[in-house]
Formats: sequence, structure tokens, C-alpha cells
Amino acid sequence: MPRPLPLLICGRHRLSLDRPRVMGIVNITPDSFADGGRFASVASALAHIRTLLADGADIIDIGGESTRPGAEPVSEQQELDRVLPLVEQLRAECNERAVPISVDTRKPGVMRAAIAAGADMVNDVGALQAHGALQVVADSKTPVAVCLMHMRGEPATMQQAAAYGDVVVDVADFLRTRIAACLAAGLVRERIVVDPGFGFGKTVEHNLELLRRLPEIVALGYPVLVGLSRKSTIGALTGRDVGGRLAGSIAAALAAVARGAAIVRVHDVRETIDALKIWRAI
Ligand code: HH2
Repeated sequence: MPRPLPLLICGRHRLSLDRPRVMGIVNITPDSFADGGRFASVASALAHIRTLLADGADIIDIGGESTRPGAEPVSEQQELDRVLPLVEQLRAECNERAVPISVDTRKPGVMRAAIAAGADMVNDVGALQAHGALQVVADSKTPVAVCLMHMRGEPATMQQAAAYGDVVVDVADFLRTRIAACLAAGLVRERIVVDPGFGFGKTVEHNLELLRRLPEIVALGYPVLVGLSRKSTIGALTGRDVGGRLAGSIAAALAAVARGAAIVRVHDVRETIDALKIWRAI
């Protein structure tokens, strides 16, 4: 079984994966399910990013389009207007702890512009399947990392498409195919991260099965990123609305790391890092 790689090549950065890493979420959107509308201006988003950095985030993930179930797509120009000023500003400041900047997008045009502005990673819930997306990453002079995520269907309709033979086998097969496409396009292994895509065309039971059997995704031999923070599965299991899902989200992050996740994508960076410190010490 190939062992997951201990190092991620992430644009200008080399991120050691000798310990679990925490990716802090920043959505500059009016409609994201957990933080929509909170960071509508560049200034408020930057202030939030500074907090996440001070809290110890290892990667900052900036998104300009909500992909929550039922979300409506936004135009490329809208997404560029939201994301680019932030990437440019962060890069200009060389963000004080100099952590990698990831851009959460499915659009090749946004990927290209974000990389030119200094992004270090492309986090694509569409796994670089959009026409031209893989080429943008392969042609990039900066060796940006890519996160290939599994999604069934499209955000607008994906919860209607939640049917699988064996969800873990289906997700692993899909990720294997996308990894092969990246390698064929010339990406080195050390630039690739995979993500089973919790909540993207999956029921609560699918998400739990994926989490229980996460080692089967880890066995693909690539760092696994897990995003369960504040998601509806946490809400379904705890009976809490979005604002009350911190404890459930931390439990899920620890369960993921215990099963081999290399990176957890979270809203609550400080609390997650505290929990991971205890888990690691034990
Ligand atoms: N989840 C969301 C967005 N991007 N990327 C990866 N790699 N993995 C995920 O699980 C993932 C993701 C959805 O969460 P969020 O960004 O908080 O909300 P929204 O899509 O509504 O902006």
C-alpha cells in the first residue's frame, strides 16, 4: 500500500505533513451556509484572515462562490471581484506568518488569475473537471497544489443525486481517475491532495460511512483533506443549527485525523488546533 506523502508542494511553500494541518475557511460570499455575508468587504475578510493566522491556521482557503446544497452559481467576473483583491492584498503583505493561500474555485479563469496574483493552491470541488481547469494548473509556472474533491452532481441539485453502489469504493475510484488525469498532465505527486467531499451529493449515512472507512481513501497514497466543519451532517447528529456545531465539528475533525486525514478544513481554527494539540500529546 503506498504511504501518503509527508510533504506537500504548495506554490511558494513546502508544507510538511508530519502533523495534521488546519485549513482556515474564508468565504467572501453573501450566501455561504456558515459564514455567508460576514465578510462581504475586503477589509472585513482581511481582518478575519489575520485572526485565523494568529490562531495558527496552516493554510487559508478563500472562496467566492457558495457550493452549499441548492446554491446558485455565480459568474466568473463576480467571483474574480470577490477573490482577487484578497489574494493580491495577502500576497502584498506576504501574510505575516507566510502560510499558503488556497483558492476554492471551479472556474479555470479564476484559477488562472488567482495563481497569477499569488495563490499557492487550487481547491476545486469539481476536481479539475471543468474544461481547461487541469491545463491551467499544469501550465502554471508556480507549482501550485491541487485539492481534488469528489462531488456527485452539481451544488444546485446534488442532494437529489445521492445514490451509490458502495460510496467509499465509488469515491475512491473517482479520485483515482482524477489523480491519473493530473499525473498524465504532468503534475508531480507531491502537488496532489484528495478529498472525499463530505456533504456533496451524500446523505448523513454516506458521510458517516466515508468517515468510518477513511483509511480506504488514505490508502490511495495521497494526503487526504476533510471538510466537515459545521456541515448539515453535524447538525443532523446533534440537532444543532449552524451556530451551535462547534463541538460536533471538532469531534468530526479528530475522528478524521485519527483515521489518517492530513488536513482538516475548518471555520473554527483556534478551537480545532487546541483539540488537535491534546490529541497529538496523547
Ligand atoms: N466544503 C465546502 C466548500 N469547499 N472544499 C473542499 N476541499 N472540501 C470541502 O468539504 C468543502 C470545500 C462547503 O463549505 P463552506 O465553504 O463552508 O460553505 P459554502 O460552500 O456554502 O461557501
